[in-house]
Amino acid sequence: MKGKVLMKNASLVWVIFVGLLIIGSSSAFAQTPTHVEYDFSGTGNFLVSPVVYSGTVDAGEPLLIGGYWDILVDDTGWPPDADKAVRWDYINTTYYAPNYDPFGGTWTAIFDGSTTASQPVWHTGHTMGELSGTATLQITLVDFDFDAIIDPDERAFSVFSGTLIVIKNGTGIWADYCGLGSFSGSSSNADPWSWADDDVSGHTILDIEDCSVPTEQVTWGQVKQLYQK
Ligand SMILES: [Ca+2]
Ligand SMILES: [Ca+2]
Repeated sequence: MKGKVLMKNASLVWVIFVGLLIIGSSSAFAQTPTHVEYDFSGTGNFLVSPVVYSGTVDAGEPLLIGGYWDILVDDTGWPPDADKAVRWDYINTTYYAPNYDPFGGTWTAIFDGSTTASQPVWHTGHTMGELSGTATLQITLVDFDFDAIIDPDERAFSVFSGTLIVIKNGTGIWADYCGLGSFSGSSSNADPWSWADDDVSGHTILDIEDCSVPTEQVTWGQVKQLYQK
């Protein structure tokens, strides 16, 4: 009789142990965060082809700290980067000058699928995997002397912002994830007279979800649905 009770207790302990194992492993699967924020810094230059801004993830989401980021703007059709003045003149004429706000004294250039040959693309990753997708980017310059001309010193500072679409194109723990995000920040340039690189820093917010579905077409449907919201 006593032996039977002990046996019963032993199997109960076993059931609890297995139960804890299952809870433990399912929480391991649930580790991928659905809200991701991070601070970034880096460099880039619109006067160099291809246009790539890239750098490091400095703070925020622990899974990404120490990792990398980049955003690429399609410069198909722009003048080559050999003559920086010619290239800047094209960028100014195409993106900034038509978008001058004389009341605020600012220019806002927009780089997206409609103003560039293809939509900007971006990547962010670290040892656990990479997130990536398409982006829009807008950059605002300030006309400090209100003369409606972008003087070289007015290229020494800008603010920027944009939207991010997370395509189910990631790797590692992010492989099945898609969603939406945004970023904003500022840039500084130590020597705009010599067309030096911009130093950029800012903050990114991503809201993602597990989009694991059987076919690629359904994934695109989900992304489009998110985009329409
Ligand atoms: Ca000016
Ligand atoms: Ca001036």
